Amino acid sequence: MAIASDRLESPARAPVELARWVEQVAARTRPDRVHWCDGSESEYRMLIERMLAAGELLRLNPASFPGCYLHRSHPTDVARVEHLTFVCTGQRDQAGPNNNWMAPAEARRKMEALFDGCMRGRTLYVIPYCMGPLDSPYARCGVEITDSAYVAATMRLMTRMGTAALDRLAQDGSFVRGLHSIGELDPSRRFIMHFPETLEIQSFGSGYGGNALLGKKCHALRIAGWQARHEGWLAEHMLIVGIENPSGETHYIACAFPSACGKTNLAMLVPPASMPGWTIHTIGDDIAWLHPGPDGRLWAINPEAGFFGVVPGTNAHTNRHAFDMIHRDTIFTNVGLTADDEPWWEGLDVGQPVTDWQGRPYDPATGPAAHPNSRFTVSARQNPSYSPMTDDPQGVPITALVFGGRRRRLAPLVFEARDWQHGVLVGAAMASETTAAATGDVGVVRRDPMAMKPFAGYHFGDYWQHWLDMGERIAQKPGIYQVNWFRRDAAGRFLWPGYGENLRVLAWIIERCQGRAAADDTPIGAIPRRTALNLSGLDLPDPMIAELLSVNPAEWRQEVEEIGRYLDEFGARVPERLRRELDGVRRRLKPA
Ligand code: GTP
Ligand code: SPV
Ligand code: MN
Repeated sequence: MAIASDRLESPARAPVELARWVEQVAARTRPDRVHWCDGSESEYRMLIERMLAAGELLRLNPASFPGCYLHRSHPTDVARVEHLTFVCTGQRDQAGPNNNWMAPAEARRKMEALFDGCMRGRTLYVIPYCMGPLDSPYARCGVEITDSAYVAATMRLMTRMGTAALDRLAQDGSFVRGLHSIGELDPSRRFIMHFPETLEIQSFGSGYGGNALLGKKCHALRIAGWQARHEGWLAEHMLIVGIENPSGETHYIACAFPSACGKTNLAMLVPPASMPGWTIHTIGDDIAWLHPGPDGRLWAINPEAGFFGVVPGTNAHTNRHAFDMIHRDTIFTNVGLTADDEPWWEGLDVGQPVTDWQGRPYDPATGPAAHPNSRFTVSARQNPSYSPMTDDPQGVPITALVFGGRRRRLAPLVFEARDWQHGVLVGAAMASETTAAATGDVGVVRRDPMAMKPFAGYHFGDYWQHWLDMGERIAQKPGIYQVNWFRRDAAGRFLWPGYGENLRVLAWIIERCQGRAAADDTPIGAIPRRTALNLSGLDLPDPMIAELLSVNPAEWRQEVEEIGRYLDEFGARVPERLRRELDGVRRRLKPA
């Protein structure tokens, strides 16, 4: 029996091909009922009630965390699974060595078998969504079909979802088709397949984050990246933030850091007390779609409408805005619980956990209370530094692009690329220590070009060529920078205080783009002159500052050789100009 609140009929405004696709999927997956999401508040409440009744959500303390819930995912389903994520293109070469590849026909056969009858006893939710402002020429629509109420509720927080998206989609004509089932949450029956040529995604066996919220990495990075290459724009793993200086000028920058390397924190940075008059305006925290504008500048929109952010480490001192934002109307996934039903995580400097993320009595001997990849899901509008420019259909103009990794040694706090072409090499050569955002080892340095290793839906060689081509189409190119907040001393302590203090580096970057800040050349790029970097009120000892800004030629010579070998893995598709740029760095590093 269908619950009264299920909308079973396809809405009149749904395009025929969408209604037909839903029928075909339902015929294969055999759900008990079909629910077309309208994105309303009452529908969200219905989804929440349904999950509370099924034990899929726990209500958190309604006095201190109103509208907040805890979801515990399956213990084997807590992060993205890169080894089970495939790009299925007609030719293997199109996917490149940076992706797992499967022939489309084989992938379809495999997935059909998994999807056969998988929704028996379940509700099939049809989720029309729009990535980007509904009235933006740069926005793109998709429909996710899922049997997870958690996915449906989360998509309402993360995207512009429901009737308005359906209307936009009907106007556009084309949309990305995402089919998702949690299946049995069995890791041996789990695949995330992408068919960029036909704008399709099929995901089975996971209910977690980037595996299941198909608008995010699957659509907005892998599929959109493919479209962007053919249409002349960029879909990147970047935050977008506006930085207003004390004279009231705002500059927007977009920064690519790998997963769990500080995008959310930088996007809603709280200026330090010693930098009065500076204001932060958040546009996005994870994905940027970048377009060359008619004025010759590069413009950015955030395709998302919410944050799926790392919880551990968030507190009133590291990130006051994130901390305040997640005290209401937030879904927590895989955090611990206190005796008062408040969420608890490592790095929260108050309270005590009694239950861990798996619902077991907390015992420090069996691991952390919150999973290291535990997340909050919240509407972007709850961020105290939310910028109304987020809804501007044209987006915001970009002054600088910043690449950043998590590296305990080698990479200095910040350096500037010589020009766009060198900047593309700086991005392509990025490396970072792995984090808990994906399954596998943590803390291992790996190459992560442009922070897109898990998300570039095609051959990296072609991707770098596309970046170079884009440079030709942007008359007023943004400056390109690399930063590293994670350099450590011999004892393993972070050298740089990070978080709000990162504004000091961003201020230098912006002043530099205006031709105002001083820098010194090094073989890898320009480093801030000490006097040009505002360090007042920081109390960093001189030798520490020197180390943060140091470039060790011997270590960098070794790095350049490693970068060269890495580029070789991509063979003949690596642009010659990129190799020549690397030769330039190699030459500059030669002992005199
Ligand atoms: P994804 O959502 O996975 O793409 O990650 P993200 O890049 O948005 O990472 P996020 O900002 O959530 O940060 C991940 C972790 O890094 C958290 O535990 C933060 O507390 C920590 N972190 C963020 N910024 C800094 C910083 O400047 N310094 C240090 N030491 N840690 C930081
Ligand atoms: C990331 O891993 O980069 C994330 C989280 O932003 S997920 O949505 O799971 O991809
Ligand atoms: Mn991310």
